Amino acid sequence: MAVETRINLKELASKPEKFAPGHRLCSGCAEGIIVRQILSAIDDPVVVATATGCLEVATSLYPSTAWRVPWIHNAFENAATTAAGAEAAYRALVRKGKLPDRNIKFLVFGGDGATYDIGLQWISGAFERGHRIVYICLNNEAYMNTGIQRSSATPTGAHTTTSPAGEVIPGKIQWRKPITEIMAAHNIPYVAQASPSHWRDLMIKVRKAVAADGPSFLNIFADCNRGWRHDTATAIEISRLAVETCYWPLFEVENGVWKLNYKPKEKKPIEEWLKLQGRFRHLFQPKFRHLIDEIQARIDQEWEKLLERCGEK
Ligand SMILES: Cc1ncc(C[n+]2csc(CCOP(=O)(O)OP(=O)(O)O)c2C)c(N)n1
Repeated sequence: MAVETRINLKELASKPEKFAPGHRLCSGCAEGIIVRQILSAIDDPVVVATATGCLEVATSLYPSTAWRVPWIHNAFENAATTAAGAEAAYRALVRKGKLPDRNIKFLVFGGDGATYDIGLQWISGAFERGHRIVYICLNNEAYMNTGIQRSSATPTGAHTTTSPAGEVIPGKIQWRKPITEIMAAHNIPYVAQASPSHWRDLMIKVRKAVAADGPSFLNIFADCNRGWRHDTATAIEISRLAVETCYWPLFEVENGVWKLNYKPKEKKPIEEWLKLQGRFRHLFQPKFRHLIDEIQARIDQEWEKLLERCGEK
């Protein structure tokens, strides 16, 4: 896949913004940063579909909108299907000569609730049919818009309103669902994991995703200071630490080939990432400390498996 990987910050800064300021995302929310990174990485015209979630409700409050691109509102579950329908209609009209082919790209944004849980079968269906859409999961690891309920992306040990840490449970019990692997198992042309802290890597992945001849999937780490209980100024620092601890490895699967995009020089202990977030505060009590070791062991195991898959071992 030949894509332009050269990214010049000066050029980027002079491009018109496709995502307007004045939206109602929380201060310090990573989602606004990520959406700007994504939209500025793409030069072709785009159509965006969003699933219900923080991004949608904070950017489309009638009568205003933050979207300076064509945008389609969706229910929680069917954003992938809507984009797939729009893409199919567009291709048919181009084929019949009723529309010029402007190389329009169809993007979907969904939270982890929309992606990992409620929308999964719809995304799977769109991928299986081969629609040329880019599905982007803004993964803030819980159902944040409705008040911090656990999702299947929530990490083990995290306190949420539906996995409250207390006498009965030490935060969420289950391990997060391996959605990036599940999407890669669809054998679509492009699947990747990215983080806004590594913006160049993220933007190149976006370019590869839109250039793919078929469906593509991006799982993007989306820090949420409200739900993760930390200062509003540290989204990027925490995202970088997620990569440096190998909690959030940066990798891609291009036409079935797994590739690691970043290997930390020194793998940091997960404790460093956990201790910055109030959602894990209880884990540092003596009675739950063993959980930190268990989380570390699982991260190590998954990292080793990924290294093998990517031919790094
Ligand atoms: C079928 C359905 N179930 C529940 C809801 C209520 N609801 C709206 S947004 C939301 C949470 C969204 O979570 P997520 O997709 O992770 O996005 P976030 O808000 O965290 O960005 C829920 C449960 C809904 N709109 N539709």
